[in-house]
Amino acid sequence: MLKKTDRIFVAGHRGLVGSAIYRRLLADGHLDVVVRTRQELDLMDQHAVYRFLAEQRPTAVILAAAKVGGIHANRTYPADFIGQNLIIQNNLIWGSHLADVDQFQFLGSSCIYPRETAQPIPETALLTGKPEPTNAPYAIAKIAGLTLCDSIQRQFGRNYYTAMPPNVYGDRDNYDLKTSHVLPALIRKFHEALPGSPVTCWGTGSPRREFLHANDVADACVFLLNQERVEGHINVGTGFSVSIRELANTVQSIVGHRGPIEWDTSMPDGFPEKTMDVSRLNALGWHSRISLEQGIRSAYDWFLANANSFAQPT
Ligand code: GFB
Repeated sequence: MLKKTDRIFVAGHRGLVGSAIYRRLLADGHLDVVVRTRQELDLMDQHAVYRFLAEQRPTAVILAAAKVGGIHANRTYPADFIGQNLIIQNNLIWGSHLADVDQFQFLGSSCIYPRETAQPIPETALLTGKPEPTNAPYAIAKIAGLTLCDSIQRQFGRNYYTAMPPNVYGDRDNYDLKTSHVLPALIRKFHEALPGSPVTCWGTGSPRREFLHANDVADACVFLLNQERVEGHINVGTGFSVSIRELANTVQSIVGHRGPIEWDTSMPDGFPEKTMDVSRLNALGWHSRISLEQGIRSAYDWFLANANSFAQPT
């Protein structure tokens, strides 16, 4: 259980998940939440990170900073996805251990699980099969970080663990059509399409994905921070998935676009299904609160309020 005066460092406080966690900690009355911009602290710089952690000596560190992106970005920049993530997470996790940080919360992703596995996916499915090729470099980096946390827990007894969200969306999402995830991409595509004109989505539309709003991720992360201890890695989700075709229909109706939806099957589907078994987190007492429809409406409101800052249609 964290005290309100405990120092907490949130790495990645300007990102989708990190900003939601930061807002949530402040709203909960935490008085000593430390953040740094990229200009103030380069998380790729081991010396700078080690020095910062040794000086600040936080009680808890949350690692929400990562090189992330959708299926096409993962395919296009595999070296960045494995390389940058390995460096950032090694610096933060090992640096925290050296600085005697008690609690470390690492943010993983449901894409660490094997491509072919029973659904919904329990935590025990980890490393029981091969990763999905479109995001294997990213998944392998996350599996390395997760294993480092587990190993520090085993060898040194520290409370270092991994929270595993599914596809996250919400305020401050990435709306660049080449690098974004599916949900922000569809919001933007339907918003920018002229009435009656077709909107092209990628793949076949049949893959199933589980979506969790960033505010729910933050709620679960703060819930876990306040547990006595968390063992290993834990799924953080709704346990419920929709097909990309259903998602496209829902986004289209919320945005209010009328027109045909076309499927570009030259683009990859990725995982046939990614739905997590969240019974372990549910048994601890946490359940998601934001329905997919509510969440998409709120993400669309954020998009409308910030649309001027995006580039013109690509
Ligand atoms: O969200 P997404 O890019 O990533 O794509 P993943 C999910 C599904 O939506 C895929 C389809 O089947 C896409 O082909 N899709 C349809 C689209 N239209 C679009 C579109 O306009 N843009 C995008 N981006 N997708 C990522 C991993 O996998 O999930 C990451 O690559 C990460 O590593 C993330 O773990 C959570 O769900 O397939």
